[in-house]
Parts: sequence; structure tokens; C-alpha cells
Amino acid sequence: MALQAAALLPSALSIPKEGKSSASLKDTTFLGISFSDHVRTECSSALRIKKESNQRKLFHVRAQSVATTTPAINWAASDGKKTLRKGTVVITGASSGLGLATAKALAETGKWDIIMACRDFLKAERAAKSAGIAKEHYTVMHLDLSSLDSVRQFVDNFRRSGCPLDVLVCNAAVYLPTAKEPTFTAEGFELSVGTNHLGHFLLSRLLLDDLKQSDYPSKRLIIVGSITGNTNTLAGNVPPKANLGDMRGLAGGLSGLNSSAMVDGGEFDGAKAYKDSKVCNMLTMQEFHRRYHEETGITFASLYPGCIATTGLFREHIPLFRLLFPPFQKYITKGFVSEEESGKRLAQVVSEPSLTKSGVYWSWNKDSASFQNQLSQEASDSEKARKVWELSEKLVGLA
Ligand code: NDP
Ligand code: PMR
Repeated sequence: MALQAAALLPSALSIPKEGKSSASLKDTTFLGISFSDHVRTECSSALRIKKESNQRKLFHVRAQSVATTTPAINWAASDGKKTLRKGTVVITGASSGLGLATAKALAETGKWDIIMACRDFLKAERAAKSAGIAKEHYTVMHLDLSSLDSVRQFVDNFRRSGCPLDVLVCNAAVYLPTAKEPTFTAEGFELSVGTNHLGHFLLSRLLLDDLKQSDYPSKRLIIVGSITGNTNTLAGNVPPKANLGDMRGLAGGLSGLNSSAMVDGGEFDGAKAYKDSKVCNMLTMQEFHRRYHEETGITFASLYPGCIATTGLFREHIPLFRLLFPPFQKYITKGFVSEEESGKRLAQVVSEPSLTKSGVYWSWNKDSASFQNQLSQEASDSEKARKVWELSEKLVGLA
């Protein structure tokens, strides 16, 4: 009960909207105080006030409205030295695994305000605490990607916080390999594709405007992909293989009623649905790149962070799999990577100046050096990417 109530809290917060100022305050100082330093702290403190409001609400105190100002500059000058202002990054599914490890890696740099966009508010707060992420670096905001209403509510709440959006990381996912029957999102889409792809598709389409407005020097939209969606690899050839087919199931709404719950229109298979969702993720990233990179300068990227065999992703798998999978990946395939290492990898894609290339799918070699990897034929098919985009925008109500 307490958990459920807490999960609803951030959506209920009321913070008045402020217009996003585009005035440049570059290098402005007054009486020795850098304006930019002042503005730079605004987002962090607005988020802190919001966080404290959340906590007050836990004790049934009504949250009061908070006035916020949007930082409108990307450089802060102190002692005549130019430093980049703190970036704001939204990470979906930051309550465990890769998302949590990425939040931790970014928090340790002290250069980021991290918004942990999570479906379970208390779980996320506890995870941040036990990972040792200092309070001033993060804020939890409620987001349930299996409900399009929740996605829209999150976008409203985020905008009301007055924070800029510099990087969006679409990381959350569910994997249901043992499910015999499909389960569904609030709008009736099969849960894996509905959450991993359609929820993120709506989120990133809505937040594209916010990314465009950011004055951060390197704005990025990152959608986490995977090796298992790529049939040009050994891992991608383990059955059931990803295959979107002619997408008749997606066109039919993945409802399992008059149409199939699977993208390709076939029989339900939970493991395949996850792999298909990753293909949709990787195609969406490339379609974003084709449509918006040149116009906006935003970097669109995907990645395979390595096999993080210990995460919650495998929570629905049989116990024997969960026992054997980590040593199998560690000693046989040698594809294993720790949560900490995977977090450092994704953090590089968020913030490394050398990883600004757009339309790219990053991987890491045995020495943990990043390289631009090849996607499978299907996962790089531009016609399929356009079709996934067009069908998805209909399903989420954008077309
Ligand atoms: P985890 O299960 O540890 O993390 C998944 C996160 O997604 C959790 O925070 C979970 O929240 C969240 N989530 C699930 N459903 C929703 C929802 N409806 N709304 C909001 N959040 C939701 O798995 P990983 O860290 O392994 O996975 C992270 C990403 O990495 C995924 O995109 C996955 O495809 C990718 N990946 C993972 C690999 C691996 O080997 N583990 C390999 C390649 C890619 P909650 O904590 O509440 O359950
Ligand atoms: Mg795979 C180099 C070989 C390699 C790598 C890097 C992975 C990653 N896997 C490899 C090989 C194999 N796997 C082989 C040879 C087998 C048959 C024994 C195998 C099996 C297997 C299963 C049953 N692998 C799996 C599963 C899962 O349930 C996981 C999955 O498909 O989740 C969708 C999985 C994974 N293997 C990987 C990675 C990264 C995963 C998990 C997650 C993901 O793609 O997100």
C-alpha cells in the first residue's frame, strides 16, 4: 500500500510551468558573483525542493508550488575559467541493473543532475541509497512505460520541474521468457514490445522538443539495444530469433484479440517478443537520426553494453537459468560484464566527447574499448525503420 501510494506521488506534484528562457548569460558576472554559477544551481535546487516535497507528501503534507528558473546557458565562468554547466540526464529504469549503475557512474563525476525515471518510487530511492549515490545528484520521478498516460504525465512533470533536458537514456525493459500467454500494457499492447519499444517511442518523441531547446553542447538521445536482437552474431542466432516479418501484428496493435500479440503476426513467444522489441529500439534510433540529426544536431545512439548476466532482467527466468547464466557468460562465451562496468560504458555514451557520432550502435571489445559495431541486416533496414516509426506513431496516438 505504502509502496503503491509512493509510486503515484511524483505524478501528483504540482509545480507551476515557466517559459523556457533562451537568453544567453554566457560569462556574465555581477559584483564578482557569476550569474551562471547561480543559474547552474537552479535546476539542482529545484529538483531538491521537488524531492523534499515528495518526501513531505509521504507524510501526507500537501506539496506547495515551487517557482523554478530554467538554466539558459551552457558555460559557467568562475575565476575567469570556463566550465561546462551540469548536464541534466533522464534515465528510464534506473532502479536496478544497467540504469542504476549508469546513474552511479555519472553521479561520481559530479557533472550531472540525474533524473531516475522509475515505476517504483521507493524501490528507486532505496536503490540509489544502497548504491551510494549522493542525494544532491539525483531525483526520482515516476514513469511507468507500460502506460501511455503515465508517459505523458511524466513529460508534464518533467517540464514543470523547469530543468533543461540534455540527454535522454531509454534503458528500461522487461523480459518474459517463460510466459505461456501474453500480458498487456494499459492500452492493450503486448507487454514487452509495449514497454520496451512503444513506451519509449512516445517518451522520446515527446521529449525531442525539450532536447531541441537544450543549449548543452552535446545533446543526446540514447536507446539501449542488444546483441540478441542482431542475427549477425552467434548470440542473435540462439532461438527464438528476432524477426519483425511484415509487421502485420504491430499494424494490428499487438492486442492478441483480432491480431497477434507478436510484431510479425506469429504465435506468442516471450523471448522473441523481447528480441523484437530490441530490434524496434535499434531501428527507432536510426530513424530518429535520419529525420532529426542534421536539423537539430542531437546525437542519436544505441549500444550493446555487454552481457550483464546478474541483473533483474532475468528475474522471470527459471532458477536454473539464473544460476548457470552468469558462469556460462563469464567462462564460456566470455561476454560477461559486471553491472559496474556496463554502467561506465553507458555513461561514456552519455557524456564522452569522443562518442558524439550519431546513428551509431556502440559495443566494447575485450579491453573495454568502445567501437562502432555493425547491426544485422534487419536491424539496419531503413524501410523497416520507417515502417516501425509510422506504425508506432499511430499506436501511441501521434498520427
Ligand atoms: P533490470 O531488470 O535490472 O532493469 C530494468 C529496469 O527497467 C528496472 O529499473 C525496471 O524497473 C525498469 N522497468 C521495467 N518495466 C518498466 C516500466 N513499465 N516502466 C518503467 N520502468 C520499467 O535489467 P537490465 O539492467 O539488464 O536492463 C537494462 C537495459 O539493458 C534493457 O534495455 C536491456 O534490454 C538492456 N540489455 C541488458 C543486457 C543484460 O545482459 N542484462 C544485455 C543487453 C542489453 P523495476 O526496478 O521497477 O523492475
Ligand atoms: Mg546468450 C558470444 C556468445 C554469446 C553472447 C555474447 C551472449 C549474450 N550469448 C551468447 C551465446 C549463447 N547464448 C549460446 C551459445 C547459447 C546457447 C547455449 C546462449 C543461450 C542464451 C539464452 C537461453 N543466451 C541468452 C539466453 C537468454 O535467455 C538471454 C536472452 O536472450 O535474453 C533476451 C541470453 C543472452 N545471451 C547474451 C545476452 C546479452 C543475453 C541477454 C540479454 C539481452 O540480450 O538483453
